[in-house]
Amino acid sequence: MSFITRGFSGRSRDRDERLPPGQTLVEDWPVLSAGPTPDVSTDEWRFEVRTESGRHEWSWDEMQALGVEDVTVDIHCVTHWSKLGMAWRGVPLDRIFEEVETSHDYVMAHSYGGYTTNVPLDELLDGQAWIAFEADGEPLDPEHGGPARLLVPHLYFWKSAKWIRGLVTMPTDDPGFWEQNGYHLHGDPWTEERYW
Ligand SMILES: Nc1nc2c(c(=O)[nH]1)N[C@H]1C(S)=C(S)[C@@H](COP(=O)(O)O)O[C@H]1N2
Ligand SMILES: [Mo]
Repeated sequence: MSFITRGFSGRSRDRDERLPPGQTLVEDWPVLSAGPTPDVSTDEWRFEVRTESGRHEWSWDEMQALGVEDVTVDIHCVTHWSKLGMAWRGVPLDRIFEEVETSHDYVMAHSYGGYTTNVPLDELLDGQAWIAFEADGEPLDPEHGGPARLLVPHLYFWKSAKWIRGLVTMPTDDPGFWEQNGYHLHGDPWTEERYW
C-alpha cells in the first residue's frame, strides 16, 4: 500500500504543469503523416489566401519579408505525446492578415498533397499561429512539413498542417481531413477535445 501511495504522489508532484491531461512527454519527434511526403522546393513554394473578395499570393521571399519571429512553444499530439519548449522560427499569421480582408470567421488550411484542417480565424491571430520553416535551429525536415508548415501550438498538432500551401476563408466551420474522420472540430488539448 505504501508503495502505491508513494509512487502515485511522486508522479503527480513531478508532472510538468505545461503538460495537458492525458499527455506524455517524448524526447524524440515522431513523424505522423497521412500520406506520402510532398517534394516542394522554396523556389516553387507559394502561399495563397482566398477569401470571399479575392486571392492573395506570396512567394517564399515575399513571405520571409513579412517579418520572421522566433518562438518557443509546446506541441501536443492527439495520440498522447507532447514536446515542451521547442524553438520555432516563422512568420506570424498576423502579418498575413494585415494584408487580407474577410468577414469570414473560419479558415480551411490546405497543404501540398491534399491534407486539410479547419481552424477559427481568430485562433490564428494575436500571436497564436505561424507559417513555420525552422524548428530547433534547423530548416524543417520534409517529413516534418518542410519547407513550411502551419504552427498552431495551442491546438492539437493535427491542426498544424505540414507542407502548407494556403488558407481559404469560410463563413462556417467545415471539417477538414481528420475532422471528417472523427477528430474534434476544434481540438483544445487542455479540455481534451480529441474526438467527436
Ligand atoms: N499535410 C499534413 N499535415 C499534417 C499531417 C498530415 O498527415 N499531412 N498530420 C497531422 C498530424 S495528425 C500530426 S500529429 C502532425 C505531426 O507532425 P510531425 O510529423 O511533424 O510530428 O502533423 C499534422 N499535420
Ligand atoms: Mo496527430
